[in-house]
Amino acid sequence: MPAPEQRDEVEMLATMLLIRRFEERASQQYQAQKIGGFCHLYIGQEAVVTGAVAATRPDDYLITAYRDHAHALARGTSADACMAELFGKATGCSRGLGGSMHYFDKANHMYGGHAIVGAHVPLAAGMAFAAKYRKEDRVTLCFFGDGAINQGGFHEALNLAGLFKLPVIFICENNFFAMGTSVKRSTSLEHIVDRAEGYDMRGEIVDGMNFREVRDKLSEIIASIRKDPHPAFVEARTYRYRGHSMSDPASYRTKEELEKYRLDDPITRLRAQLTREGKLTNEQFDKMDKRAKEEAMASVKFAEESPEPPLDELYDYTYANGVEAGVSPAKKTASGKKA
Ligand SMILES: Cc1ncc(C[n+]2csc(CCOP(=O)(O)OP(=O)(O)O)c2C)c(N)n1
Repeated sequence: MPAPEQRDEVEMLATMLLIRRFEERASQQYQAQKIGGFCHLYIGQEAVVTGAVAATRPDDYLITAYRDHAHALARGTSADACMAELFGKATGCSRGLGGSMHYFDKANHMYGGHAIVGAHVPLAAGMAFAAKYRKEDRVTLCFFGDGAINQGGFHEALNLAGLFKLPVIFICENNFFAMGTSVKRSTSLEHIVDRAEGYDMRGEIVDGMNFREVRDKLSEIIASIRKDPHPAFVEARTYRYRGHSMSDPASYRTKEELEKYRLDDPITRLRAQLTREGKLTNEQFDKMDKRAKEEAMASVKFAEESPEPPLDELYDYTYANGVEAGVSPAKKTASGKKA
């Protein structure tokens, strides 16, 4: 029996399909030069965030690094708002001012989208501290890559989370590479999860290609945190099918390695599990996939037809009160001069 907080599996499979189809479209639009800046795809890793989100309540906090499209979509941000953000349009989830790496959706408690490796990990500790201080039973999910675990801020955050018993789950999306660097060449530990021990924190390894395994482990940890706040660390072993970003041909890994993970595809696996158990027919799956493709396609149209953000809003969201410290509140123009 699923725990009461767990979401419907067919619904979560539909979410994984939407993420996959959305990113395939984004990749195409990037190649057509409709999207500027960086664009990091999550294709292959879908079971990690959907499994985790399936175990949470909508009011739990979520924060992640720059590979963030899936995290917003899984949390309920619309494909329209996500695509418009990639296009730099005013209707985007960050008003077109953030782009691919800086998605943000306060209503769905998705607090970024952070481009500096590891920099958001201390923010997650702060969010969890706030929840505990306010005596809320929210849990903070903090996602990051294997490249983040050797950053100084990561260790400071884990230390404080351990010391203050903060309700936060640090989820390492271990796809074995930080850009082109294998984790074997960057990290002294054989198992990343062993980092948790140094901070008196429970640590678990999950198969990040398996939706159910991620969801069930997260559900168990979350139930324990809600009862009595404490941090936890989860290493989700996964794989990104595409390069680090759109400009990376990924020549540092073999075709055989990629193929091995493709055969273990998280969408195919959940589909097979549900079909075997009589919970999903091929027709239902095809319908869901068609819907996901249509939604992704419609989001491109929405983004194309959306307006650009007004130039005079360029500085409005850089500082909390709209202006730099020490500069008078008169509105700046796009050139940076005061109007
Ligand atoms: C502090 C810092 N150093 C370097 C970079 C450049 N950089 C961007 S992504 C990346 C790799 C990070 O890999 P990982 O954390 O494993 O995440 P993944 O891309 O695998 O999701 C690096 C080094 C950065 N953004 N921030």
